[in-house]
Amino acid sequence: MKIYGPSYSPFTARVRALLAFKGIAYEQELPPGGGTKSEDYLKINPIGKVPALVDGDLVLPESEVICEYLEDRFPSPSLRPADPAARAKARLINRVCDFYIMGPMLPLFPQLNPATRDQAVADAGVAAVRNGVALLDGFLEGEDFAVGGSLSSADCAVAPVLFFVHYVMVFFGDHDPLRNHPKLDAYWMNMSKHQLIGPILDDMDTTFKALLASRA
Ligand SMILES: N[C@@H](CCC(=O)N[C@@H](CS)C(=O)NCC(=O)O)C(=O)O
Repeated sequence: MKIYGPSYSPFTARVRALLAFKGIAYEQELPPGGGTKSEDYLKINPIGKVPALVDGDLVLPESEVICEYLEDRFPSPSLRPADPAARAKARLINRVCDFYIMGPMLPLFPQLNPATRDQAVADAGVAAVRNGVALLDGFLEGEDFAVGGSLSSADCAVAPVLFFVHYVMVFFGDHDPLRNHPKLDAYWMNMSKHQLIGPILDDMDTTFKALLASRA
């Protein structure tokens, strides 16, 4: 089994967390040919984004689809909550992360440099990310885990997204983006120290710092 994608990607991190939880061995590679839009990589994943999973003849893009596939293929141990309502809530939280936080966050990356920033785009993106964070805080069940009393697929999605919320909002002058959300802030602290999620976040930090240094 192989996963294409850098460790700093929150979507790759989501899949890596699930693979680690299930104890599935895998190789990890960066997209061949120089990036996500290279001819070589587009042959693997025509969407041109990371991650992509290769399992034998099956090639799957999209982190959430990959995680659902891996849950079906390796059902035990499971990151799906047993109760249908809790399971739906985990999916809802993942969707909030994808649509209402990462969605508006991605257009902020070209706006990181104040010298070249389009302030209107930046202001709209920052406001939308803040709104997504508030939504996430509302749906989060507790300070230890996103849903129920144990690690679930939602934690694999939320923790890497919160990593990027912290990293990106600093560029826009917000050094404490969870200050108005004590529950989410406590959850973030707990996830940072979690024995499985903590190392995934550490990998994100190391590889993202290396990326920024390579571009400085
Ligand atoms: N919905 C996709 C989003 C993947 C995504 O946006 N990945 C980013 C990296 S974090 C990417 O590949 N960006 C490169 C590009 O858009 O060219 C998923 O869940 O896998």
